[in-house]
Amino acid sequence: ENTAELRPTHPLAIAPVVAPAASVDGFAKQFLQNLNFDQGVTLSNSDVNDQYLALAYTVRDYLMARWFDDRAQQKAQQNKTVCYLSAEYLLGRQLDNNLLAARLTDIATEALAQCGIDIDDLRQVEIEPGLGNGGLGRLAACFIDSLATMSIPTIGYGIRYEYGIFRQAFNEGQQVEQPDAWLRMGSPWDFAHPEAAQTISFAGTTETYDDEGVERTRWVPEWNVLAVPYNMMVPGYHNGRVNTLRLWRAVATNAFDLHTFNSGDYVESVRAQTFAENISKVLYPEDSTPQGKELRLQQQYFFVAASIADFIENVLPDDFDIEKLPERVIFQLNDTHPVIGVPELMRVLVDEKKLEWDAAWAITQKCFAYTCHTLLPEALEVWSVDLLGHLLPRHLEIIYRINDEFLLEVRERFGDDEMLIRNMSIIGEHPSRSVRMAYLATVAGSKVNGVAELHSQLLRDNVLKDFATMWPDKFTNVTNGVTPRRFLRLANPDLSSLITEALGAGWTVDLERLRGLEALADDADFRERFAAVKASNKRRLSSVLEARGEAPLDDGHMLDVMIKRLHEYKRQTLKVLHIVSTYEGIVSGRLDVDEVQARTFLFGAKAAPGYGMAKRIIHLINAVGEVVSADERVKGKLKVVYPANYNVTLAERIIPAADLSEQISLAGKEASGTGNMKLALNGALTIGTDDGANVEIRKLVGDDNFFLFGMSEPEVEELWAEGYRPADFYQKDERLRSAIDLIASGAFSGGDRTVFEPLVSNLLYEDRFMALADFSTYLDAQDRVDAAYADQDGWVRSAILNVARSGYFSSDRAMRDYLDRIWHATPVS
Ligand code: OX2
Repeated sequence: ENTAELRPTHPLAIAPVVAPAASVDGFAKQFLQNLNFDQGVTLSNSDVNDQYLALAYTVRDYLMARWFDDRAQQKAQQNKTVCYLSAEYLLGRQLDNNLLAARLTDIATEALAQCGIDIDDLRQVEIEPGLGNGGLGRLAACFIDSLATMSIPTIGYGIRYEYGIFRQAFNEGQQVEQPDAWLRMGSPWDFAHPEAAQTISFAGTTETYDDEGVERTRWVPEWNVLAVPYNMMVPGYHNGRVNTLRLWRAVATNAFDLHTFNSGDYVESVRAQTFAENISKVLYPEDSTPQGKELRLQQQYFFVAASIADFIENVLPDDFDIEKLPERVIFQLNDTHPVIGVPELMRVLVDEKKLEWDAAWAITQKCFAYTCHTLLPEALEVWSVDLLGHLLPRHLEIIYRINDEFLLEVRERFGDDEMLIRNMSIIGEHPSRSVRMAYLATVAGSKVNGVAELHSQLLRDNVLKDFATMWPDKFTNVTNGVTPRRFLRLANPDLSSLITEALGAGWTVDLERLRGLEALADDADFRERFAAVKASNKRRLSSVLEARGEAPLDDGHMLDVMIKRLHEYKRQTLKVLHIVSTYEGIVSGRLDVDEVQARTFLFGAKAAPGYGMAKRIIHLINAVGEVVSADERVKGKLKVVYPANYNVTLAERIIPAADLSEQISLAGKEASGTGNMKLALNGALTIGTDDGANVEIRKLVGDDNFFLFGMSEPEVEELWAEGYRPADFYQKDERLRSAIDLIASGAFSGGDRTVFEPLVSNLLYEDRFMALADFSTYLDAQDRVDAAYADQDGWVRSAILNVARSGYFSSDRAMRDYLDRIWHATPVS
């Protein structure tokens, strides 16, 4: 690459770029050089952050030649590229992942040791880029890891938020949010490319003009911002590949008004800058206010428009025939957030490339595919026509035309069924005119997929039923997956060694090989070693918790974990009711203490800042935890731990230590779940409903190794249709009554009955997610858990079988499914 278009004479300039020597000496030399010349400090003057940054630069140096090489090959081969469009990437820490991918972990550890540095100390200072909220963003991160490992040309496109997901703290048990200034100490893993910035326009008007006898439309925008790309390396595991994650940062085109500054109005002089830079300031700002909503639409258009322009201008060759675009790219829409890309590509093709509408539409339909991640109606994004038309007037026109032609097609197929037309229209009329982004994505996409079998089925049967009738072949399923590199190999090194010893190392890229462990489940020696790994992972978690100021874990406790976003549909409340009921049962003497297994209940969850009920539930968990953990009468039996600020880094510690995985959403509400997969893969047994990917986990691991409870999705529907009255369940079940009464009595709020009153009445009189209806079968299932745990040998056997049978949930498999069913891209050779 160094020589392209230049005429260098220096021998070094002609030589290919090579990585530093992959030896302890080579690493140490490069590290010290980076410390001196990039950080500007000597070893003796350096602090731990200097050392961390120099280490990161060193790892980068090793990956650099491969990165150049990959880009050159992709350019030469012109394969189809997967452009993953996602507003979120919940990456987790980079250092260990990149060391592992480049096979540098041992070399780096030794080289640093020889410099007098413990690499563990450096690991601790890395702040994870929390550029996502939860499962959707973490899924994107797993996918780009797998695509790199499978040598698929991929660009992940997204937003480089200056502030990621907020840091959660607790103040008297209540969530407080603090800004996540993840860039504060430097960001060694990304590369700014201001020279490759795109200008992104907003607002204004449209006008028609005469273009050599053809009437065309053009957009006359009112203002614009610069989108500056930051490239991150996405190294494949042990395959020498490095793909790119390109995140956009918003910068003002004209940052500073010198005239205004000189007149003394400093605030006004930077107004434009502040305004522009707000676009990439923070991950998903509050969307309950109109300003918040507008900003979010700005974010979406900002990154998608920049990405499409970047791909066309910088990845495709200059003389590229745009009609061949579908041969070179698939834009995968990660939920509806990037769907504004559909009218944007149409605008580029029709207004800028001057294609006929029909030709442009045919291309666009082939270039996009859409993944839906939800079933909750309130999560299906809609934009008011007023807002969209104001911010993106040309796009609204294009959406209208797409809709007109689509509705003509509907009439042709189904006749003048006005009800059907209204239901299928991309423009909704009630309560006010709005654009239904999921419908737009469905109409435009070559394929539409759900993220687990049940979810895809429910999409076809309910949410997108009419579309599935119209285009049955458009709909498909790809069950989610998780990367075994981060969530088994890195997070659980001891289990990884045990597996490698038993099966060889190939499982890291071929997770189905874990099947080989099935036979070992009956081997007493293997079970003992497996159990020892679990115990040691619990001790490791315990020290992590202690270092965060939490109480240590008790030896011998079952570790029962519920780690996921706080949402009513996920039903953390049901978990709390179980804890309260067990506590009340022991204290009142209703339960035989000897039958109750000693348990630690561990929660990890953030609530959206504007989601009042979720925040009340957090408060309740902490309040119950405080009382239960302090009560001498249940000491050594029950304990509740809720470390603040659950994130990827903490998940990597909790998951390997877990015994029991709580996946207790109301059937039909959790699209898939991915934490459920990570926990099973690390040998936790699931207690769960028949929801999302739980269904597939249960089928694979077997009913004997899974605790199923609760209503099925059709039973849920039926009960709703009958008219659900939660208070009836309260009346019927004494255990439920005692638990709810105890909360209502103020036992967990210092006698104050008002604190949790809204929560209690919500449960008794609304309970949208039917926690009360599933309570009694949940408790029965928990009794089965206790009985199973009492037989340690049997439990460990089940845990091993969970690991052995979870290979299907590798994101490598998910990527193969996307490639076969949707993308049809091939690896770089
Ligand atoms: C989540 C879903 O709630 C979860 O079930 C799924 O596993 C994950 O996406 C990845 O597919 N926002 N986050 C999600 O959906 C939406 C919308």
